[in-house]
Amino acid sequence: MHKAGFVSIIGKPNVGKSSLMNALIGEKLSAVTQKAQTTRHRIFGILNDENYQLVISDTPGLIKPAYLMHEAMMKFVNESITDADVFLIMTDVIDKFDFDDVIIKIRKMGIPVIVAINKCDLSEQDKVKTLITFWQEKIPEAQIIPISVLAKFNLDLLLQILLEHIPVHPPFFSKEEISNMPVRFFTSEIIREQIFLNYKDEIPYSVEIMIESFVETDKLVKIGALLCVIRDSQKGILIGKNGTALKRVGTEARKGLEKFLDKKVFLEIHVKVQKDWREDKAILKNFGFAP
Ligand SMILES: Nc1nc2c(ncn2[C@@H]2O[C@H](COP(=O)(O)OP(=O)(O)OP(=O)(O)O)[C@@H](O)[C@H]2O)c(=O)[nH]1
Ligand SMILES: [Mg+2]
Repeated sequence: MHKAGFVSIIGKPNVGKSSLMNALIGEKLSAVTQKAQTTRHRIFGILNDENYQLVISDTPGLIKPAYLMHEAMMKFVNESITDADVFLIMTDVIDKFDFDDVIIKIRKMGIPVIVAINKCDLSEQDKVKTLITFWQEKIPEAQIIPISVLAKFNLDLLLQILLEHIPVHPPFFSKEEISNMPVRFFTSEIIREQIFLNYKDEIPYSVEIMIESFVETDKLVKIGALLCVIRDSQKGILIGKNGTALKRVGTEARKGLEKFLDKKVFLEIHVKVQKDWREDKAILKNFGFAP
């Protein structure tokens, strides 16, 4: 009686969707940072067991689109809403959830809904109880579960609940696979995560990465990455005085890549100004968006 199915994690930016997927898979697949809008794509994390295959969709946080890129990001969210066997609405103890239209859409699908209230490690029990009541009133048919990804609280229970809701079905993917995304995608994400961690203000939101070359030999992976920014001034900030800022990014990204690829990595990074790439359909397509 093998079970297989899809769970979509939907929620506002920064509530811990990617952290949860990584924790359930047990691998660092999705980029995680303390900044909102870290995730820009729909990323499958595939949890394989002898008796089941749970395909978890990590999605971009719900936002009101300001650019074409945002619209493409919300398209990924909408796709995840149409093909789920079970929804995992994710919120946290700080979140002001203001996307009731999404709740209405999800409820109309008639598919089981679980609400995970994350970051319970940051809150008093009374506050968590109030939030459970709030969500139970908002979605009466949902199962509400307080969790903490960081403190590993209730994650086993959450997984059990998710598995209850997926159908008996043969696996959709080979049991060796843990994601649908190619190595090049994760390569660019590992570099992009460093951009989010090392720069502030608008810089992380103005950078996208193109993997221009990826050559693997027995001992080494040679990677050429192109960092696209929107303006000239951003190029200067990205590179930093005497190139120190970009060097730091390169060093940290290389360490992450070596861990992920389990090989020595030679990483070469270039920076290019690609005016208004967030609004350009053709460029966005190159970056894997489908606006
Ligand atoms: N205190 C606390 N922090 C957490 C917990 N789970 C995640 N975080 C932190 O919350 C921040 C955001 O986590 P992400 O997993 O990137 O959140 P996300 O929902 O994927 O965000 P977007 O990709 O921007 O939509 C990171 O700094 C995490 O370390 C938790 O249980 N407790
Ligand atoms: Mg994320």
